[in-house]
Amino acid sequence: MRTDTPQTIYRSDYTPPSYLVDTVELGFDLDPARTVVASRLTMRRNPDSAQREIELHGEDIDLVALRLNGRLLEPRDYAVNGNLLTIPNAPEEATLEIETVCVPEQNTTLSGLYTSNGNFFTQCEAEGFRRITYFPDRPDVMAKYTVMLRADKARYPVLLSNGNLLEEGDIGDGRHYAKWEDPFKKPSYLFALVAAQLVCQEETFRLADGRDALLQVWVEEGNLDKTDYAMQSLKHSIRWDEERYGLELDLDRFMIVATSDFNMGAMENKGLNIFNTKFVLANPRVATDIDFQGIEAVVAHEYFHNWTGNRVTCRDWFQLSLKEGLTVFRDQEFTADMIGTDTGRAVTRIDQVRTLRQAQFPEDAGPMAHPVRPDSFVEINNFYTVTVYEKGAEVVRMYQTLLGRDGFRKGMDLYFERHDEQAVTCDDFRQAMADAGGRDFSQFERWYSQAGTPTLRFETRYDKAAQTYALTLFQGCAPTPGQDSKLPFHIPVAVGLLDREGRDMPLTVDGKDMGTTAVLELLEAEQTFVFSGVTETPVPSVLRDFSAPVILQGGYTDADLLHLFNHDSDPVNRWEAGQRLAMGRLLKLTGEVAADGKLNLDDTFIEAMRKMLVDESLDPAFREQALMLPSETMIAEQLGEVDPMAVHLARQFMRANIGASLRSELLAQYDANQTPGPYSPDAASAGKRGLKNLALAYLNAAPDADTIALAARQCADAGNMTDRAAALGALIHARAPQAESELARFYDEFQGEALVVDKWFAMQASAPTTDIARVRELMRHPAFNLRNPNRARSLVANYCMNNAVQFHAPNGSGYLFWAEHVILLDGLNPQVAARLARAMDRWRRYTPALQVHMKTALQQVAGQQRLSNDVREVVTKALA
Ligand code: 0A1
Ligand code: ZN
Repeated sequence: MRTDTPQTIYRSDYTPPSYLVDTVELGFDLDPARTVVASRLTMRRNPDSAQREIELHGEDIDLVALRLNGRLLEPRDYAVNGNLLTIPNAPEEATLEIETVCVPEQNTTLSGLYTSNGNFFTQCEAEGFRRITYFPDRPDVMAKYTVMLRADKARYPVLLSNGNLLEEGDIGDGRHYAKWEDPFKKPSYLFALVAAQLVCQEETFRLADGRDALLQVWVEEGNLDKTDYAMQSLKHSIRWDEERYGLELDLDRFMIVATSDFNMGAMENKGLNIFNTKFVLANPRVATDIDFQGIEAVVAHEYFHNWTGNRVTCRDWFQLSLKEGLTVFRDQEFTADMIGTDTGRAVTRIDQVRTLRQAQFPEDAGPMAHPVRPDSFVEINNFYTVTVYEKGAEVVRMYQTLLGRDGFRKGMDLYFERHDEQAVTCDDFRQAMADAGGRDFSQFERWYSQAGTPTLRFETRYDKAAQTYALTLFQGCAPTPGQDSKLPFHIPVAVGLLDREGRDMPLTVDGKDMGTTAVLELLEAEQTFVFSGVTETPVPSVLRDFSAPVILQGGYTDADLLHLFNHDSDPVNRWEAGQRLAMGRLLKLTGEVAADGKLNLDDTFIEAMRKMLVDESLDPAFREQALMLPSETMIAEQLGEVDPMAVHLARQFMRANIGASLRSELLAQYDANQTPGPYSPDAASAGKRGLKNLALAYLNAAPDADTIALAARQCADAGNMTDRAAALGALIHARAPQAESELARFYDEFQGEALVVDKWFAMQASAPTTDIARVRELMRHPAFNLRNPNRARSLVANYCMNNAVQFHAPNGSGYLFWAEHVILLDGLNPQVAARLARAMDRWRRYTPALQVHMKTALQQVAGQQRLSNDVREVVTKALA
């Protein structure tokens, strides 16, 4: 926590480290109240640096002793400036011995070494290692680590660190030790230790090269009935990376450890991944289909980091997307391959597009907008964003779209061939792709350097006599903070043409046969592509499979959209056409709410939805996607001035209208998509449950005694959490009389399951029936705890970010609540506070009356004397 003006760090200021570290020996005497850390570093001057002093970072730790080549240094031998310790005039080769002390039980930031339920965990990314010991804590310093852990044996029977276990044993006084060695060089942010009372599920797994690896999933006692899915996901991930990328596990053992106190989803520490319990623990009783999906994706994500992130890491934190964008892309492809079917792939793609629109496009259009490779930051923790992760994954996906799967694989091979065990940049990755594919990707660089979502527009001209169809594409990009004007991007635009019957037409461009989907490369602000041999006026299907992270504007009539919605062979664009049909109407309805409150929805739209709902040739999972409306956030993004209540009422009107108009079809689908027998989280079953529960939700958007009885019966009979939570949600949203008692029953039944209690808070926090008084009452519930990030997010963040009508109450009470909790949380855990702070990002888009209150709340936070860099950066940028 600092009170002076925070410093901005610039990418252009990068300089290589003055010293390199070859080996690190760490000794820990673990004690929650006073842990002593002894470190021995062998260092040598970096030939690539002109600097001669040794630079070490340290934060919130006490320096006990510092020795250089055996000599004890006096305070006058070094300088301490903030978090930087500098030793001038150091020799060419230096062995540093450092002794420090830290207090894990008082570390509420969950960065560095901390305790959770009395167990020790670490979190070092991005800059947490400096909270454990003094070190050149930057990712381009890679070293080999040996770690000695000592702790009380009864209290901490399990002692884990990175790599392989060398030895373990007793040391008297009831204490024991374990010595670990990581055979690979790594940056400090990948260091981890765990000292705890835990149990594990373990298995030996035969790797592709015939070696056996020991796989372990460590959890608290009592949770071993929830580790199967994580273990299975780990095995699938290992197999997939072998098969798809020829990448093998490079260690003899691989460990996953779950902790209930964690700021993010999980962390890819070498050989010792530490996870938020949310992404490990699952069984049908406590976890939903979405939870199972999340576990599979996050286990895969962290495992894939072993190559994309760990073996090849980032030179500096501006390059974060080098590992994150690439690893998200890899986990997305894994998820798609695990489902295996074409529609399954499409449904996962649709989910990705939804996330982008829901979270990344708003970020790219708001005060925190930044390029995939940022140029500056105040606090790096604020840059673990949807832009770096999800847009970064889209950028990686575009290489694959441009090069093909095989071409992309060649690029990956070359990347590893060139950069194994190095710390590199996004440019190095781009160069590997360009060289492997024999392509010029210089303009593609703008995807890394320019913030903002590009817009894409098209015009068409059919020449019947010449049988040509000219498609003109236009691109643009609005200014973002610090970037007033943008240059054209290199955009792969996948296009198909549908004939009158809805069939794909064969495509010929410049005499080249392009199959039925052509990937056009848009390089200019405006460019025309001419298809020849076009025998009738087609309907263009533009941006198939969402081939680039852009906003495709206008260009379609309702008739075109209906044609695409009924026929497009590209399922993503088929879905997209439905979303556009819905969005057009949602915007109109929002206007009508504001005008005279008289709302009208046309039959054409309802009929299109009806047809989709009952089309048994389509997977339930796809129909669910096609029937789901754009969220309130997405609608708000389309408006010049947002009145959240008007948006909510318009969308509710449409939902109620669908529920009432399609009642009999919804009931039929509800019955047809039951999944009797034991629960299985597979995609087909989850798809059925998804459609069934969407039907239940629509029916209860126009509730009556029968629809409520249906939800109540499901709530009573549900054999799994997916159905139970969906039914309870339907009761709450229908304002059913049973909602309260069912909530109480839910709590009684699951109060011993922390992750389910999170759901219980979250459900209430995001319900439009939950007002500020109710939230404050929930904050006083004995199970509420602001210190636990999952719990804080379940109630506070959900209220501020997923309950628009209540949060934006006209009297500003939601904003005051926000300010109060950003400030409270900041004193405990700045990372969690800063995420909450971002709830106000888009404040300038609301009605003037709301803006006044929002600004006051922002100023209240900004006016605090003591504020972390994390929160300070977010609120300063919001107010700028
Ligand atoms: N690298 C992790 C994300 C992560 C980042 C920071 C953390 O602590 C501040 C923890 C995890 C991932 O991509 O999964
Ligand atoms: Zn990651």
